[in-house]
Amino acid sequence: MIVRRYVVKEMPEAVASIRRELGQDAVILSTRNIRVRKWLGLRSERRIEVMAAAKEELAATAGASFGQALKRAMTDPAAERSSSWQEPQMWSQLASEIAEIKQMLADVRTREREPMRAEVEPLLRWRGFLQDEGVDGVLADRWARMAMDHPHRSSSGTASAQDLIGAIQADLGPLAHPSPIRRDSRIVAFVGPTGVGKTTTIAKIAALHVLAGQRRVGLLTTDTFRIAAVAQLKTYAEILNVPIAIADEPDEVPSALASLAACDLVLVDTAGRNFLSAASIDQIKRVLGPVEADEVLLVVSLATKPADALKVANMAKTLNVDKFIFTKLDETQSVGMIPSLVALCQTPVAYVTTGQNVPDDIDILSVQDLLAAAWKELSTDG
Ligand SMILES: Nc1nc2c(ncn2[C@@H]2O[C@H](COP(=O)(O)OP(=O)(O)O)[C@@H](O)[C@H]2O)c(=O)[nH]1
Ligand SMILES: [Mg+2]
Repeated sequence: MIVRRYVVKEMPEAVASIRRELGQDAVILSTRNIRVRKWLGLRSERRIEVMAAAKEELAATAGASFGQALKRAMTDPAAERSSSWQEPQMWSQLASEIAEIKQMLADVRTREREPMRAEVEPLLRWRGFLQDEGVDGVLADRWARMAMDHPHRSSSGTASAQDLIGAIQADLGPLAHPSPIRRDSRIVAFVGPTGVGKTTTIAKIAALHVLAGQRRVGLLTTDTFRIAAVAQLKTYAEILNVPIAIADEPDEVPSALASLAACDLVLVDTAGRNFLSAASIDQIKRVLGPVEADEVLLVVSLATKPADALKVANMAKTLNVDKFIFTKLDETQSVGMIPSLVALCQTPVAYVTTGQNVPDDIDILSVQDLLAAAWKELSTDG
C-alpha cells in the first residue's frame, strides 16, 4: 500500500497528479482544508490536503525489495507522512506486510546457514561429546577445532572418534600415554582427599607386584589419623605377606623406611585430607618431606565433580605430584575429567581403578582408550 499526500490549490490539480503518479486505480482516502505558511511564515494561504493510496503500486513495489520501496517513499517529496497512516486498517495491513517480509528474510537466512551447519556439524558433535563427558569447556572447544583443522582428517564429512582422539593425542603428546610406576622408583607416595581409594589402590598395586614376583614390596603408612586406616593396610599386608611399617609423625618416617630397607618397592599411604584447605596440604607436605619419594601419585576419584577435582589438583601442585591415579571409573558415566586434568596440570595418568576388588579392579589405560570407550558407549546408547 502506497499512501501519498498532495497539497494543492484546487481539487482537479490533485486528481491529475494522483492519476499520473499512482495510476487509474488509486483511491482518495481523505481531503481537508489546511493553511500553509508563506514568506517566512508572515503570510498563510488556503490549500487542500489530499491523501491518496494505490493498491496497484503495492504489487509493483512488492516485486522490488522492501528497502527500495521504503527508500522511494521516504525520498519522494509527494510521499510525506500523513496522519491517515494512523487509520487502524492501514496499520494492520502494514504490520502484516512487515511480518511477511520478516519471514522471507528469516527464510533466506536459514537457507544461507544450512550448508554452514552441515560443515560444522562434526565440530559441534565433538565439542558436545567432550563437554558431556565433563571436559573443561575451553579444552573441549580447542580439541574439537583441532580435529576439524587436522590436515589428514580421515572422514571430512562426519564426526569420527578417530579424528577427535587423534587430535587430543597430538595435543597431549607423551602425556596421553599411561605412565605406571617406573621400574627404577623405589619409594612411591600416594596422596589425595579422604575416601578416594588410596589404601585400596595401594593394596591392588602391591598385590600385582607380589603376584608378578619381581619386586619385593613393602608398605609404609603415615595415616595414623584413623585407627581403622592402619588396620586396613595391616590386613592387606598380612594377606599379601609383605612387611609394613607405621610412622605416627614425620620424624618417625626415616626409621620406618629403614625397617623396609630390604624392599625394592615401598608404597607409602598418607592420611586423606581436605585438599581444599591449605593447612591440610601443609600437613601432607611435612609428612612427604622425610619420605623423599621417587614418585608422588595424586589419587582422584572420578565420582568427584570435575570442577572440584581441578581445585584438588591445583592445591596439590605444591606436593610435586608426578602422576594421577583416577579411581571409581565404575561409579561414573563420564571420563572427561581425565584428559582435562592431564592437559591442565600437564601430568600423566599412572592407573585407573574400576571397582572395589583387590587386585583385579585396576587398569593401565591411555587417554585414547578411555575416550574411545566413552565414544563407543555413546554411539551404542544413541
Ligand atoms: N566403586 C569403587 N570403589 C572403590 C574404588 N577404589 C576404592 N573404592 C572404595 O572406596 C572406599 C574408600 O577406599 P579407601 O581405599 O579406604 O580410600 P582412602 O581413604 O583414600 O584410603 C572403600 O569402600 C573402597 O572399597 C573403585 O575403583 N571403585
Ligand atoms: Mg586410606
